[in-house]
Amino acid sequence: MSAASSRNGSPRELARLATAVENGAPVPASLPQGEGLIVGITGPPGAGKSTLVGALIDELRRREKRVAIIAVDPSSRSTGGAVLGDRIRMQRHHADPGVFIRSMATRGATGGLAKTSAALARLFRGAGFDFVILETVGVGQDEIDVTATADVTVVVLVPGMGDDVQAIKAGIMEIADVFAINKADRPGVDQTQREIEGMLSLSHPKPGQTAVPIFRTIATDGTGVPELLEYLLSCPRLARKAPAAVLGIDHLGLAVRSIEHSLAFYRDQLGLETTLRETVAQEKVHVAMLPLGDTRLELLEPADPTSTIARFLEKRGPGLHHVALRVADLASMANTLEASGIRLLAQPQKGAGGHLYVFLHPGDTGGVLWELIQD
Ligand SMILES: Nc1nc2c(ncn2[C@@H]2O[C@H](COP(=O)(O)OP(=O)(O)OP(=O)(O)O)[C@@H](O)[C@H]2O)c(=O)[nH]1
Ligand SMILES: [Mg+2]
Repeated sequence: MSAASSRNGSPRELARLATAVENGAPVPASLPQGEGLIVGITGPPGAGKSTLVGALIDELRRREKRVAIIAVDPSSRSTGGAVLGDRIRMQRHHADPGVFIRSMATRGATGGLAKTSAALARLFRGAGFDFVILETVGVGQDEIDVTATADVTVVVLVPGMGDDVQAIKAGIMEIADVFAINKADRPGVDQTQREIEGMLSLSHPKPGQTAVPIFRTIATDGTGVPELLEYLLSCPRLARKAPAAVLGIDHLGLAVRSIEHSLAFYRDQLGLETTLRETVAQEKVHVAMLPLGDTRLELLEPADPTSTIARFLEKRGPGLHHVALRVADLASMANTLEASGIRLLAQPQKGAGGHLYVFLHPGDTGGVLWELIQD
């Protein structure tokens, strides 16, 4: 799917993509990075996070900003009712194409909640949303992991928590960029503010962090929400370095007529050890692996005269056959390469060790047979 169609694509198409990403599909590599701000909202159960998110949506829509919400329910919380409840509470925005809501429970998230919610956030930002809100319940390791994706994280507390503030202190200090004391219509706001200030005065600020502001909000009627939003809009986006696509050389593949004979050089002269001997049926080849620093030599001896390696030996003689690169995301890289006209010799497939691999057509790469590998 093209970047253009996803930016302007239908909510239905976006929903379909989001489901694919939740099930482990990569975010389409063709999607731009986007300029949107990713905001984490976390805090103890019932603090009013969803209500606050609703109030932020109202405020954002008044400013004609598009907003996507990912409501994450990490735990073990048994009912699943909260996620549904969130959906109902936010329902007044349901017909609004500028608002996209996705609820995510642990079930259905493959490869870790944090990873999946991060991928979803990237998807929505790439799809052109100005604001992506990650709402997550609690203040435990799950929430810390989930909000690590966020450019800025709001921790929502309520008056009268007393010892609870102490109890969740450790988690909070790590992630809070902003505090919201919600339910500020209730007694005990000053006390809670003093407790938070007390905690902040004891903690070491994160490097480069400015003072952590404390806002007072009444999410149910919107009091304090425009001020909170102004602050969020002034926050810098995290530096977004593209993740390294190529991690290193995994191995050099050497075509040999006989592994036994070759070892006279590699083992006896160079002192390399063989850690693996196997026959790969699908490639009709005997393989020996010899670790070498961060990489490996892979000796390839034909197991059958019709194998690719046998034909290579016939045509070119023994020698360097291919170079394998370790990559972070084989599927999306293969997509990108194909989209730019580089042919794959086959679709990515699973090797014997459970890794994914694919070969690129040497005619499209300047004569080198490159293999891409992902563990
Ligand atoms: N008095 C008062 N009640 C509020 C305020 N904000 C939210 N509430 C109420 O607090 C209750 C919980 O609100 P939610 O928004 O569901 O809280 P939550 O933090 O999302 O809850 P979970 O997702 O279950 O953790 C609801 O009954 C809200 O109406 C507020 O500012 N003042
Ligand atoms: Mg909620």
